[in-house]
Amino acid sequence: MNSTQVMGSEKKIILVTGGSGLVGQAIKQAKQQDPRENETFIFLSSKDGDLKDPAATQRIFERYKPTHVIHLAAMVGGLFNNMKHNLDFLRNNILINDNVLHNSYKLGVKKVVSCLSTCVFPDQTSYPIDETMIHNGPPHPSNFGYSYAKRLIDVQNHAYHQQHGCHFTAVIPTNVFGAYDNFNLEDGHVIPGLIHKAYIAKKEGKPLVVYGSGKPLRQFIYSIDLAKLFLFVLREYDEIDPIILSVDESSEVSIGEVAQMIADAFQLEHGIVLDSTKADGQFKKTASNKKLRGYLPDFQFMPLKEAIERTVQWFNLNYNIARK
Ligand code: NAP
Ligand code: GFB
Repeated sequence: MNSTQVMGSEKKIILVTGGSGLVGQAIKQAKQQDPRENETFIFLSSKDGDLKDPAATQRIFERYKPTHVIHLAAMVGGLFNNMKHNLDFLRNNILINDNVLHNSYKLGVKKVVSCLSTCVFPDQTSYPIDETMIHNGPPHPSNFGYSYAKRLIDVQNHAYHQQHGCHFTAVIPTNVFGAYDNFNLEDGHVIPGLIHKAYIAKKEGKPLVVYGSGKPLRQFIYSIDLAKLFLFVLREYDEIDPIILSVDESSEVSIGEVAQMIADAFQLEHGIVLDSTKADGQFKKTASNKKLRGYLPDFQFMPLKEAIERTVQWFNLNYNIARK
């Protein structure tokens, strides 16, 4: 058995960095719905230690001695946060990723699954985007800091494999949403941002304000669906090359359409207005999930409308604890 294979029932201690965020909370739920006897999960937050700090990261790894790592921790944000802080997104994420991957190597971690994003792909490209295109040109200028830091993970994974035979891989999700998201009006992504704005519009009897033209196109994956796919990758995906985790191309929607779904979920009575003074960002980043469908041809994604209704319900019930 060579170093890249792991016996099926071997005891796994799975460290989830960034375990307190949107995707981490969803993995916590998904593993409860699909448990394995040989798996023990440890969900970290930044309270366990700042992963930008090499010494703090080493302490965490020495304390938990993981055999496997799901690496989610990152400085994450929507279009407007990225546009204002490209340098911070670049430096913070490079530091976090290097500390996690190097400690994983030093402690002989058997497998690391890191998380990129479809915004890392070149802005000028043919569509649909696939995994082979990741380094084919500059990303969109609105998020170059985050994108280059994330692309570097793929470079690091191949370098650790080539030089030390490490089994470090990565997934590439499209835009994610769900419970425990960041609903901050300035820094968050579009769906949590619009849900928070719709909540206020409902209270004040005002229209929902959508930034930009409403025309850009996006593929949105519900956090719980992504979490199930993360567990599949942890348990069964054996490549170093990354894999896109996305809904089908036919599920791509415009920002205007998703805003209407959110307005309907809140039964808003004063409609939607567009604020064209705000940026649209990247027009589209249509991704192919052909590689994923090769592994899981029958995977069922939750319909967007239903997933949005569940997220709106969660926000209404958890307004007090939600990140805002
Ligand atoms: P999130 O909700 O903002 O959660 C980020 C997590 O990282 C939190 O647990 C946070 O801990 C932790 N963290 C941040 N900085 C840290 C530091 N310096 N040291 C230790 N922990 C730190 O993010 P998310 O949306 O779940 O994203 C998870 C992963 O998916 C990220 O790698 C992101 O790039 C990727 N991704 C997200 C999307 C999306 O649309 N959200 C799309 C594609 C890919 P605290 O809770 O203590 O702050
Ligand atoms: O989700 P979002 O912030 O990120 O914005 P990106 C998506 C689109 O929604 C843009 C429009 O066209 C915005 O103009 N939009 C409309 C809004 N209303 C709002 C609102 O209230 N808030 C926000 N945030 N947008 C990010 C990357 O790009 O995608 C990140 O910058 C990350 O690095 C993330 O990769 C997944 O999809 O444009």
